[in-house]
Amino acid sequence: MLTNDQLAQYDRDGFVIVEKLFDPEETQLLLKIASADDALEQPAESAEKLDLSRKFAAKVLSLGDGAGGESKFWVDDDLGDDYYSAISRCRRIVDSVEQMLGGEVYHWHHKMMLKSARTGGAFMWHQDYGYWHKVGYCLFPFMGSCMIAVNQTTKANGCLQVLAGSHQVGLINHERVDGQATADPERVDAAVERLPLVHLELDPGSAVFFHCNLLHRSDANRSDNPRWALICCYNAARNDPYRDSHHPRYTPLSKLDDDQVVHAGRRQLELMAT
Ligand SMILES: O=C(O)CCC(=O)C(=O)O
Repeated sequence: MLTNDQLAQYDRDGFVIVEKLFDPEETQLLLKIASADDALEQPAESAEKLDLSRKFAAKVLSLGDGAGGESKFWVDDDLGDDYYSAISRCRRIVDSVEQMLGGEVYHWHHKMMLKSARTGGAFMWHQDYGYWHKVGYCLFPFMGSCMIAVNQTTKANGCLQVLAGSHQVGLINHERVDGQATADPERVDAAVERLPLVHLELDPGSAVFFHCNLLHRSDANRSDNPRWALICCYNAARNDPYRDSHHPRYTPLSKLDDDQVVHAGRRQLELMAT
């Protein structure tokens, strides 16, 4: 749950950082599981592993970044028995997002941003609602996200940058540039002139909750350290899309008690080791 101060900060800035949302063991599990999944994307030696690799590689997407770079991530619209789903369902996130959005929420999607050392591409200025309202047919901006740092995020490895207070400018027109939905540069420039730019440097396991209209971007990763982050996204139950899309319609989210998160991670790691 967010404190009143944290909620006030979220209302004012459109984002709030929560340090150490996940403890060291939970965070290590996330890193280990994500690293094992990433390895599956590489050509596998055994037929069994190849099958798994294909399944995992099928999920990994890559977008241009307008400057020759490649921004890689995977995204899942569904929840399963895996650790990422357990995190997406845990109360410390879902209850907080419900406070932010003022009512019941359900899972929209979750995604792992795989900004690799030296090669990870940039993300251009955008609002998530800038494309969710189109591809997901949600009428209201009653949507939000929680981004959890898997490894240390710094300016050097392309941490998230946000314009504090930009969630209040309302929906900006977005165009596709190199595959990415990007906000109208004239309006972005005006916002950059008027609002504080904040680099979200986070320790592993720390997180930022943010509003779907918050303008955000990130630089390419020129450092020797990867910058991976899990982003769990939610829609308010009262904002059920007015048309079908690949995103699930409102389905009640079965919340997971916080003390169960570590068990889900240990279970998955054991399964992956067998
Ligand atoms: O991972 C990043 O740097 C940016 C991610 C992002 O902007 C998004 O997924 O909407």
